[in-house]
Amino acid sequence: MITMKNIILEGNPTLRTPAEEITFPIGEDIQTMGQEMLEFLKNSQDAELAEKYQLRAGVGLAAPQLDVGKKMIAVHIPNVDDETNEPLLSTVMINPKIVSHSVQSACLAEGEGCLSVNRDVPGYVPRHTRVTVTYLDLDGEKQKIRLKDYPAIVIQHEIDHTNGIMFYDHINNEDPFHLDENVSILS
Ligand code: N9Y
Ligand code: NI
Repeated sequence: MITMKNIILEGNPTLRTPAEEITFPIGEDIQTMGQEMLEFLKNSQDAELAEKYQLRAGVGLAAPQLDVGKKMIAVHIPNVDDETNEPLLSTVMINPKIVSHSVQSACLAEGEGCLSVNRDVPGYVPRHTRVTVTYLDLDGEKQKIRLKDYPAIVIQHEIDHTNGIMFYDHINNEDPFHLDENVSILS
């Protein structure tokens, strides 16, 4: 079971090294790791399990955060307007790639954090409002999805990890809360 002990922190060079593509066919080891990554996110969002195992709640996780330099990410985004218990998006992606994106950008009003960063880094993190992403699922099937708003932001944070990029790389150094014309704030 993945816990916080398995998550490496900033300063570890793996977080700054572009990860390698995963080759087809996908091995059992990768499949198992993908399942465990998604399980970690679910556990971290379960109040009882999070307390029991001292997990920081997360909506995404990338393999490099586990010190594994491979292009694999997991996302588990809970549904906010809670009528169903169905998550908004819950998946493991292998070799995720943004193949097209909007000109319009968006950022979270509260900025971003990271499970690999144990400090507050204030500032807006502008990201594409809409992205089209291709990836392989855990069965090795090629997939293509369009995402917008919050799920699009989460996926870009995770894909950045597979390319050695941290969220604060996108924050304007001179003026952390500067907003370009084409950037809206998500609320
Ligand atoms: C985990 C990050 C990924 C998100 C940060 C901004 C967009 C993607 C993460 C640190 C603490 C908070 C936590 C979070 C959350 C949100 C809604 C519901 C439940 C992956 N990471 N967080 N960042 N939690 N939990 O570093 O999830 O947003 O690379
Ligand atoms: Ni992160």
